[in-house]
Amino acid sequence: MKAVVGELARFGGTPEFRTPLRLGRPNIGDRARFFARLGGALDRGWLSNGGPLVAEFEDRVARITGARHCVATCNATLALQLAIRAAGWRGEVIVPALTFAATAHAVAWLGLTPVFCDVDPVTGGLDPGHAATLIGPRTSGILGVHLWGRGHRLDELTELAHRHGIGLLFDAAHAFACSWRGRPIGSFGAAEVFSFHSTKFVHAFEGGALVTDDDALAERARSLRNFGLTGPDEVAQVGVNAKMSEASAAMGLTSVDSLEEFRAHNAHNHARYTAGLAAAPGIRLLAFDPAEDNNFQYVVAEVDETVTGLGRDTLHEVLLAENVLARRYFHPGCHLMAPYRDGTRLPHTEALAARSLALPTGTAVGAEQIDRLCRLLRFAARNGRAIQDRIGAEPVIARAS
Ligand code: T4K
Repeated sequence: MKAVVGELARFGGTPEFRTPLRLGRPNIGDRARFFARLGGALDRGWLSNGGPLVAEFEDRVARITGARHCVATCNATLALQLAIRAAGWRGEVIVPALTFAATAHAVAWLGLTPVFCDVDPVTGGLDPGHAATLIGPRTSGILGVHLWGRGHRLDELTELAHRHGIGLLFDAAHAFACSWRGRPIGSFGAAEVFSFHSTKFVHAFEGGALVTDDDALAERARSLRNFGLTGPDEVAQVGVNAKMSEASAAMGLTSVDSLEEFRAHNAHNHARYTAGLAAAPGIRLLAFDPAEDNNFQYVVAEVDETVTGLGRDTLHEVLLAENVLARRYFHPGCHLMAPYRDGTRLPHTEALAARSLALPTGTAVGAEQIDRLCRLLRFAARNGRAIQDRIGAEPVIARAS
């Protein structure tokens, strides 16, 4: 417990956490079940390409998301590319800039142009009003993102796409087992894509999935995932290798088995953070609508410098010194990243990207750690001006080291 600012590790004190408190530690689930599944795959001698574990995983994901088809892949980035290709998009695609780079990369990697759209200043969801102004003759579709697992104005986006005769897909990397207005995420747009990366709530080491109700789109995506093959010696289109392995599916199934346990743990963590930060001036926690299914995969704090006297980046620096490996997701916004920077400015995206900080959660993080971290955050918020002044008074060379 820090009593004075000088005790912060940033200024030479002992770090609050001896071992790093990381965001993104994987949820492991039942090891015995995982090893049994893996053993089964080894015994069968069937490790990829149409194996039974992938088929079972696809079935489970389809049922959870309410979609008719699920096409499992080796990651979500490639699943996004399959979705875009299978939907036949060309030219320009409207995407939010407040997202992980993978959303924009999936578009650009296919030779299409991501056109960055601003977001709602409060929720961070794609702003349909701004999206409407970006639609032009080269626009194929809108690729929305359920940021942090929360759907946003999906009815308006659906109506907008319909009115302009363009496509609608969703990057649902954060939103597995979530809902919007009571409808499962996975049932919006022509297709949605989930990520099952190790850092995700449910994971398959690396993995992804495209879900859709469109039979033809699903069939194209399946063929694209497997080199464009439509039969043993028949290649119908230029494809890629985006298949999920049986080992990944073994992990994915084991992870899905524990989905409700992970969800409950995350919900407890989120509630604990909410209580612990209630008295932290200028630090607001992103909330989830209790009427929806949420996975609480991300705990995101927003730092209001005008109240704390402490900028998000300084708070981040303070936490890193204390061995809290928080992340500045999704700083600075894709439109300001080197491959995409063209002078476009998106005020709401930039404001949110500048004040958000993702904090550690998941089953590797428990109440005791959250309480200690919240105490630290309350201390930093209450002493924000003193911390900022002390850093400001340091010689520039000391600050850089
Ligand atoms: N769309 C959106 C909106 C996304 O957020 C993402 C990915 C995608 C699409 C693409 O999905 P995938 O193609 O990956 O399926 C991570 C993840 O790599 C990425 O999947 C995720 N979103 C993104 C938000 O975060 P990094 O580079 O920030 O994570 P990394 O590997 O540094 O890990 C974060 C923390 O987790 C570290 O403290 C280390 C810890 N960690 C990580 C791994 C992999 C572990 O403790 N164990 C582990 O096994 O990108």
